[in-house]
Amino acid sequence: MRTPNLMIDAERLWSDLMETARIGGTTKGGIRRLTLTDEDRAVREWFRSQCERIGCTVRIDEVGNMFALRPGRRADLAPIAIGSHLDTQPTGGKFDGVLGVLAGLECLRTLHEAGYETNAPLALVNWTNEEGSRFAPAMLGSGVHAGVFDRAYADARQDPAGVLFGEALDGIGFRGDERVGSIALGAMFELHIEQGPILEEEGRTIGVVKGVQGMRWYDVEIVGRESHAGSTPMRSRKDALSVAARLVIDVERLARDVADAVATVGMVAVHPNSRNVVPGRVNLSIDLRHPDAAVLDELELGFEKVLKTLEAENAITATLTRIWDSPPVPFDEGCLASIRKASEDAGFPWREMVSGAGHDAAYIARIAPTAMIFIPCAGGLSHNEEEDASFDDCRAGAQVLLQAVLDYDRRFADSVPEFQRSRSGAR
Ligand code: HGY
Ligand code: MN
Ligand code: MN
Repeated sequence: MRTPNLMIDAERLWSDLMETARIGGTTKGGIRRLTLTDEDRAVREWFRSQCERIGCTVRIDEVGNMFALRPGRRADLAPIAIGSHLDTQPTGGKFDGVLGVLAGLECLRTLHEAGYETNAPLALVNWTNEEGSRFAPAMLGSGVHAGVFDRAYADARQDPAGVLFGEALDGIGFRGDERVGSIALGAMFELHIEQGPILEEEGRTIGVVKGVQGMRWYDVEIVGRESHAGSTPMRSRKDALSVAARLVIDVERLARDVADAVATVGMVAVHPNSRNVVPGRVNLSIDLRHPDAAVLDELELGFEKVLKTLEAENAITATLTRIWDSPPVPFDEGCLASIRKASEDAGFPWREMVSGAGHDAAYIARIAPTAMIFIPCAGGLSHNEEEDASFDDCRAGAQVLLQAVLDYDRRFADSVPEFQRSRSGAR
């Protein structure tokens, strides 16, 4: 049986995207809205007022995750969630994360205006610190909700300036009183730009995302010895930065030699960072990803071997510390079926795929049936101020999101696991 053909208002969605893009907007047309900053506070307040305007109850948990709840016919059922994130990278774009939250808002507005009552309650979620740029690791808010991290771990995370996550959260006034994890979700759907080139290259509108690849983050510290740039002969230097340069090249070479592997050194801190001192210490980050955990293990061993060789050849010390490990995660067949059906019914060309980027859905999939919907982005570019998506693709993504949620609600609402009914947070 077809779900009612409610249509989202794409103009309104686009206007929201452009309006919120001004909160932390940059001169190059991107967004700099780091988590738990004043810009994040401003967009959270905008989000809360928009949700309350359509009758949602907004509840906030102890790490700032925001849940806008819309009642359904059956209060005993755990809410079906639509979620993503409003925080961005330092050189972020207008669509990464934001599209998923604002498309969800547009879905709720459409249901509100139609007076359509779902079986299960709905929850529109803004997950705290998905990007992990200011406070590592990524997907921290959804990770705490899913029980991967506890609240104390999150509160103790430090940004490069030494500010604690807990301090910053209290600072913007968004530490709520809902115990973390107490709002049980019956399912979650997340709409996101692909952040890669496949859909655009194949001329397809919708990605039916079957899962997220494995991701690991490392801190590397290389310690040599500070010395005078003018009077220290080359033969007696312990230059941490020249060794770090070799490591960066080796990390890239190792990943290039393995199909589907990606490795990135995105952060480098040089100490003392003075132009006439031979660097004594360098701290680097490595972001490693692959769909297969066994391959991640092999590459991690490869990194360790490279460090051992660099130590032996250069009389320095080098340490590799894994600070984050998000294993490959498959999404739920029931949710995927609803997304496929919604794409077919709407006549959008679609294909199945695995996500290269990390998303909150990767953690929520551990505790509730979850799946994702992708739309193309221009040139596959993301984490870049030129990130762009078309009006029509945003409309298509939001329409598929709405219809997938309604289809799931019709077909699966009664299958929400018993324990989640009893824990249902929706009052
Ligand atoms: O790192 C990621 O994949 C995500 O954008 N946080
Ligand atoms: Mn994202
Ligand atoms: Mn991102």
